[in-house]
Amino acid sequence: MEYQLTENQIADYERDGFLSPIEVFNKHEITSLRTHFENFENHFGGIDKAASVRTDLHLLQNWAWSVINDTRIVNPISQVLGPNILLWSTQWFIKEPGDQKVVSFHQDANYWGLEPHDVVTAWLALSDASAETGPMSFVPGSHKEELYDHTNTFAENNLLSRGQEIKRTIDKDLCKIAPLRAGEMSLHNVRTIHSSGPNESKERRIGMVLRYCATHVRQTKGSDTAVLVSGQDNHHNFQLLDQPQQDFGEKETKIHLDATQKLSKIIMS
Ligand SMILES: O=C(O)CCC(=O)C(=O)O
Repeated sequence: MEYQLTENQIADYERDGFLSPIEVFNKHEITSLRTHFENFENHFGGIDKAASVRTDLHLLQNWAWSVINDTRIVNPISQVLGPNILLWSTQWFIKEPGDQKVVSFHQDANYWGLEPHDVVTAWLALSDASAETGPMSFVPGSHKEELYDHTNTFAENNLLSRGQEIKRTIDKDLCKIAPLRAGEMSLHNVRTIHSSGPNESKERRIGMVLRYCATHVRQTKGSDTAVLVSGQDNHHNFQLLDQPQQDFGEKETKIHLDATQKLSKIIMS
């Protein structure tokens, strides 16, 4: 199989609960993806208006569908999750130049309703995510710890939906930041504690965040949708969705709305 992680990379991922950086797209490809994304933002009347529709963009636009199915992402994911893989959702973590927005320390597994925790995020950089831009920061090995309680801070400068913050003291000296160049990705386990700081640079920091799980994973918080990106789904735990036939088509828009409403209900519950 092409685009495989090495044994050492897999061992690092298993030990640390994250792996970074992994080269995915070349400069030309990632520039084209960023252009597609920024055209989408312009089409929807700018950054703020587009923010309300960008979740699960792969259900509305074929370029995003190609990203979630790209073997350079899916093959490494299947090396850590097994051959049968669903894409659960696509989200965006964007910090504008000088943006003081942060992401507090949290574990994703606490609020997504997905069980068991065979769930991995691919964080794909559509722009450079240098140390200055507030890249992802991970607590190595924390995926092997318990799931901690979290507080909902609803802090205004927090990019998380409820400003979730872990109730555990974090030794910042032990954290590993994961700067990425445009076209690279990191992988992280759904239990790994992570955060990110403000963007002190003059550039946008655009993270396209792809959440994958094994097909045996269940949604415990209600009905939910996914896309089969590798192998077979013999579990039928999610309503499987198809490739958009038409970008922003009427049918596609309805399917996208239904999927994102379900997702939002789950995440906010
Ligand atoms: O991009 C960020 O700063 C945070 C992303 C995040 O929390 C995640 O992908 O789970």
